[in-house]
Formats: sequence, C-alpha cells, structure tokens
Amino acid sequence: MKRKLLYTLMACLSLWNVRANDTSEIVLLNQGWMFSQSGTDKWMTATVPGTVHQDLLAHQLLPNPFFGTNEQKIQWVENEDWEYKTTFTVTEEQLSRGAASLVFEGLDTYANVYLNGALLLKADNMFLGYSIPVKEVLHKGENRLHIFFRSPIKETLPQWASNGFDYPADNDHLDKKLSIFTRKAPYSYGWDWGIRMVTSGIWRPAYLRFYDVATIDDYHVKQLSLTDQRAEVSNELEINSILSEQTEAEVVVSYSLKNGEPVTKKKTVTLNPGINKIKIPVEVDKPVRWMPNGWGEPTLYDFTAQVVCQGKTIASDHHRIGLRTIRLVNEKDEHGESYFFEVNGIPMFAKGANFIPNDILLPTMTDERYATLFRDIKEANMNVIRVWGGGTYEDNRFYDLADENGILIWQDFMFGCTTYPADPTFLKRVSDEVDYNIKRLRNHACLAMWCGNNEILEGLKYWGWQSRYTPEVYEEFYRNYDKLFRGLLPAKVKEWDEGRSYIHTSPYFSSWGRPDSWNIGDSHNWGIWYGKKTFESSDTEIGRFQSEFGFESFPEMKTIATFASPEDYEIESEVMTAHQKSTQGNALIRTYMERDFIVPEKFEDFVYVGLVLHGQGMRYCFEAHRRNRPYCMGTLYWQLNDSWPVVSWSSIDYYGNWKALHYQAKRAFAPLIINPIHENGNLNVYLLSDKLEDSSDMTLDMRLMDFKGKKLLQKSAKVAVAANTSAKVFGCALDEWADEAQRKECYLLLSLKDRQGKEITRDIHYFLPTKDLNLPQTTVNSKLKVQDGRCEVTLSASKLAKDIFVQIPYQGARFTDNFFDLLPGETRKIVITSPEIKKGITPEITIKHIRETY
Ligand code: NHV
Repeated sequence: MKRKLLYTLMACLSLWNVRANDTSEIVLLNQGWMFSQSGTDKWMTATVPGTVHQDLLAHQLLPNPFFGTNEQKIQWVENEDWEYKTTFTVTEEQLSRGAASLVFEGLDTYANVYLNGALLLKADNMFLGYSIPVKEVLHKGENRLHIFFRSPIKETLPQWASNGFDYPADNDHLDKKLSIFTRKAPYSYGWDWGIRMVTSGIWRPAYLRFYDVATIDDYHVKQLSLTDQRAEVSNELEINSILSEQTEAEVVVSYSLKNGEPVTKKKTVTLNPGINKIKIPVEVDKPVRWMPNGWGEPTLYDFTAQVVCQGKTIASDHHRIGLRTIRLVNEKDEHGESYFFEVNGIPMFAKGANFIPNDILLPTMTDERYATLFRDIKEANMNVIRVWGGGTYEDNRFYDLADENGILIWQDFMFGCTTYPADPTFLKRVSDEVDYNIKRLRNHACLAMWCGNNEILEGLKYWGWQSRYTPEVYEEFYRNYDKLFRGLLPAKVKEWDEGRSYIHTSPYFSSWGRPDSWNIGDSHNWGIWYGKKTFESSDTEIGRFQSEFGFESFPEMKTIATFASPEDYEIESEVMTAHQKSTQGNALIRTYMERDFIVPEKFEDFVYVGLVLHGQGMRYCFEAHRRNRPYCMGTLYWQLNDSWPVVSWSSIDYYGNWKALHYQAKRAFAPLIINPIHENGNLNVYLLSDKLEDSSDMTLDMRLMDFKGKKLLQKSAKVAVAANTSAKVFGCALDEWADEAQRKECYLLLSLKDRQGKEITRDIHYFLPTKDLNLPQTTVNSKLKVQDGRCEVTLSASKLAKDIFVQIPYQGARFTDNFFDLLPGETRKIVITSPEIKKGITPEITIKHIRETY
C-alpha cells in the first residue's frame, strides 16, 4: 500500500477541542516519554511539553544554570543532538474513525518525527504548529513515536561557513552569529539581559486527534462593522472534509454574552472533499463594546461553530470575541507624523511596557504565572503591552488573558536587532510561520497591531553597519529587509488579517541620536541610559510615542541571594558580573546615582538605592510623556519582566517581585494624577487625565511641610481637567514656596479633592534631588498582624522616612504598596500576601528608608 505521508500546517490549534462537545477525540501525548543524548543510547524519563535542559536538570545532569557562574557549564547542551521517544496505545475503535492526526503545537527546532518507523515530518521552525494525517501509519495496540532533534548550532554551521560574513547579531553571545539562520526565539542565544540556553524539545503540547467526516481547520470571527446599534460579524470557517465524496452538513454558529441567551444561526452546506470555505454572517444588536483597562469592561462574547452531520456534532470550535475598533493612527499632521491607538473611536494614551519571554525555559510557564503576570499588568494601570520581536509569538493563554484584562497587544514578528537572510528556504519558513501565527492570533480583541521587527531599520541606518560591511553586503541587507518587512509580511497581514495595522519596523523612522526625527512616528528613546541624558531630558526630547526607553536596576536582595553567596556581594564580583549582561550597565547606574543620591558604600544599600533611582527616574519620564499629550500619545517602557534572575531594565523580577519601578508605574499610570514640575523658575502643577469624562469642581490643596510635620505654608485652587487631556491647573514662582535654603528642609504635599472634600489622589513634591535634602534620622515603627497567607504591616514615624522599602523573605509576595514616603506623624497600613505567611509565625520583615543608607 502506498502511504500518503503528508503534513499540513495547522491553521488554528487550540486544546479547547479537548473539552468540546463534539465526537472527535483528543489524546494528549504527555506520558511515557524518554530522552537520550544521541549516540549514547542511555534513556531517561522526560517531561513533555518541555526542553532538554529541563530534563537534564530533573536528572541532576546540569547544575542550576542561574546560580553563580553555572551558565558557562551548561553550554555544551546546544552542541548535542537529542532524541525523545514514547509509545502509546491505539484501540480498534480509534482506528475505525475516519481520520487521525498527530498534532504538535511546537517543536524546537530541527526535528525529524518518526511514527512506527515512518518519517512523517522534518520540522525546522520553532514558531510553527503541525498537524500530520496519521491514520495510515497507526496500528492497533502499541505505536512508537520517536523524534530526533538536531543541534541548532551544528545544523547551521555549514550555512555560516559558506556565508562569508557574520550577521550583526550582537546580542547572540557566541562569536559565530548562528541565531539568524534558525527560526527560533532569538533571546535563547543570549541578550543584554539574557542567559544563553539554546534549547531543544517538544516545547508545546502534542496530541492525537481522532475524528470522522471533517475538521474545522480554521474559524475566523471577523468583525465587518461596528456601531452602537449593530455589529456585523462574519463567521468564516475552513472545514476540511476527509470524505472522498460530497456530503451534506449543517453548520451552526452561535454567540452569547456571559449568562446570556445564545443567538444561533444555521446553514446547510454541501461539503466537498478537502477544504470548504463557509461564511455565515451574523448581526449583534446593541453590541456591548470591549473596552481597554481603565476605560471600562473588556466585554467578551462567546462565539461557537459546530459542524453537524446526521444529527451528530462532528467538529466544533470556539472563540471569545471582543467587539471594538482599534486603529493605529499614523498620519501626517502639523508636527510630523502621529502615532497613536484610537480605540472605539477615541484616542487612547498608551501606558505600558515591553514584554520579553517570561522564562528562558518556556514550557515552565504555568497558568498561574501567566495569571499573575496579567494581574501585575492590570494593577499597574497599563493598557498596552508590546510583545517584542526577540522572543516568541506567545501562548494562546497570554492573549486570552490580555483579552480578559483589556490590554492591547502590540505584536512584533520575531525579528530583532540584526539583519536576516532572505533566501528561498528562509522565506518559505517565515511565510509558513506568519500564516500560522496570524491565523492563530487574529481572533483576539487585544491584538492592536502587527509590527515587522524590532530596530532593524534603525540598525541599518544608524548602527554603523555601513562601515562594518562591504557595499555589496550592505545593499543586500536592504534588499533582504524589503523582501521580508515591506514585501512578505504586509502581504500576509493583508491576506489573513485585513484591516489590522501593520508597521514594518519599530522605531519606524525616529532615532534618539537624531533630534530632527522626534516628530515622526514612534521612538526608542535611549538618550536616557545609553546617551547619559538626564531623566528631565524627557521634558523636551520627546517623540510621538515612546515605544522603548529604560533604565537598569539590580533585583532586590532576596532574588540576588538565589544566585549569589554573601562573598559575591560586590557590584563587580564574578558572579554579579555573570548576571549583568549590559557591558556599560554598572557604570551607568553609578553615574545616574551620583547625580541624585548619596552613593552608599554597602552592596545591599547600593541595590536598594538603585531600585529607588530606577523607579523615580522612570516615573519622571512617564509623567513627562503623559503631560505632553496629544503630541505624545504613548509610553511603553523597557522592560516589564525578566526571563531569569538578573540585573536588568525590568520592573518585575524573575520571581515576580515588583521592583520600585512597578509601583511607580502604577502611580504614574493611574487614570488621574497630579504632576508638579519646575519650569523656568516656577512650580507648575498639571493634572493628567485619561478618564473618559471631564473632572471638574475639584480642589487642589497644597501644603508646604517640614520634615518633622510642621505646616509652613498652604495654598489651594479650584481646578478641572477635561476628559482625556492634560492641563496646567496651577503655577507660581518657586520662591513663593521656599527660598534656596528652605528647599532642603521641606516638601510640598499636593492633594486633589472632590466636591465633598474627599481625596481623589495625592502627590509629594521635593524641590531638590534627594542627596541635597537634609533628611532627618528617624525610626520607623511597625506593627504586624499575621494571618494565614497575609500580613498587615502598620508603619509610622515621627519624622519623614523617605523611600520606605519593606522586605519579606518570600519570593513573589505581593504588597498593596511599597517604595513610598512615610510622612511625619502619618500611619500607613500595607498588606503583604504570600502562601508562605503562616499564622502564629512572625515573618522576618525588614524596613529600610533612604536616610539609613548614609
Ligand atoms: O539594551 C536594552 C534593550 C534591549 O534589550 C532590546 O534589544 O530592543 N534595547 C536597547 C535598545 N533597544 C533595545 C537600543 N539600543 C541602542 C540603540 C542605539 C545606540 C545604542 C543603543 C531593545
């Protein structure tokens, strides 16, 4: 018998079908796996989904890669080939089904798949899912699945050798730049915040699907139009019939709101053998819109599609759909070119961060960790997250949570910071990858835009590649750029996701070294940090949308303690250096710290002051960006998270601990905030509002206080700010508040009150950098109330205690607040939650404030 060993690209995989109410059967292949280093024939138990690094760790064949300088000791893994095998049983009944598919949602990366000795698939792209028809290859009883993973290093060396030059992939930590040849998460080759772990493995779920008659290969819920009265939605299905003749079927689509009555529509169709494209339009009356975080509820409708044959539902699929419009408005205007998201017809100021993969070992990401991540995002008042192009196209779980939490996703394609080849093999791989991922993600309400790559055009223009390469190579770089990012990718977006915004690169014109370019499009403003510019430079050096800018800090001590021993507690120790991948990082932190703080001697204090500096500096930028709306309409800082414990630009460390920056982002991104700043000898007060309604009839109460709590002066003003604007509401000469000498001894407490006198928000303003303040020595009193999972801490001090940092030795503990100023005489209660907190056991809580560090 001639076996037909075809494999097809999966359009839209989702394990939802496991629970689906249809007659197909899903068998997860997550049992009985063994792995082996090729050539050794020594087989050990393995976890699937997983990576070879995880399996080696489980068998204690690798040391903890995060600890000390162990990173160096694990690099051998990438040069080896690895094999995975399992067996599974197929029943007579399963074999009697019309068809069977073997599905891989992700294989990392060069993998040959054998089933019962038949070579079914030669995979070569980590970003692709595969579905392989296997009915002909399966037999009753035991079946043998065996996957050979070839080393991505060895696989690409011949290509590298024949290429004649090294690509400018400077973040790839190997001297030979091999990463660009493989469609695999770039960050796993190392980054300037990343450990190098070039993984192999079955990194996403694998399963068998048994079914009859047909499958739904793709279900696209396409929003055609949306008004307050009506949404027109097209249910577009690709139904793949396995029968050799035509057959009648009924396609049933329905939609409903949570707890609502479903609205159902049926269509009788004749299915031809192979792919059948079916469209069923529905109208949703008085649609409830999906709103971004801060603007309302992110309402989702349940849409389902079922294929019914002879009374049986033989296939089904489901999506949760948000009805909304999102447009990236990138148009010429009086300044240059705008760049902002318009959501449901309203310009939205984007507040958020750049996301990197949340772990170097991606399959270790649990549902719980994803949920915590989005809780962190939502609580910090963010509304946009950029999935940056050096990582992966995220899991479905990630986009589901973004949908549920009202977070817009700016989605890069996975290319960053280097040019790439564009030979036919490479282009074919990319083409398959984008077909797959666009179709997988396009149903998500959160998906706001596609972006071709991170910083490749900026690199081509401004990073000196002109002089690093011959004119021929440099020209080829441009040609390849155009093929990929102005040719292939936008054509794919148009084909599969028409109407969604596509921009070929970020930043798409602007560069921080070129002030003349600020006015056009998005900017990565690295003048702060790399350019050593002050945080205050963000008052004037400002783009239309800051899609990157950042500053580094060390993670807090309890995280450092997971990878370093007390004898390593020096900024430049070997172990600390192994966890600081930015070559200029430590020097830059010190340079900035010297400007505003008294640099402490002790390592622990340097870490703490660095966190404070990071948070305050970045907050200054957020407020400057918001204040400058509508010229500037977005602030996405670099970077949200970490993929291992490391010194980096992140606001949340690897273990989920919020750095000072995350608290400051939460404050600066709140819907309505007070922003006092110094302008030409004046203290001007702005209100920054992202609210959809006007805020009026408010009082701004301003009290000048000394550090012991004595009121020195008071002013107040009636203030208002229109919806979705920023406005100056008060201003007077700085001297009216305090002369030069007094400025060392006081702060201004600004309180915004509503008509009833209730405080809406407050802000504390200092007239001088921290190092120039005569801060008092003071003791912070604390009282603890401990219950299971929860500890209430009540803090008070008779004099100002600036930049309070409360620490508890439990990883990932959540604080209702931290890194705040405790005002003289004030009592503040914060709550710490962690499953490790136990009633009857007093947790070791330490409290620091800035005056204690010198
Ligand atoms: O270095 C921090 C981050 C990176 O991790 C990441 O790739 O896209 N960073 C810095 C820059 N972009 C990014 C920009 N860097 C420069 C540009 C031009 C001159 C010097 C540095 C992210």
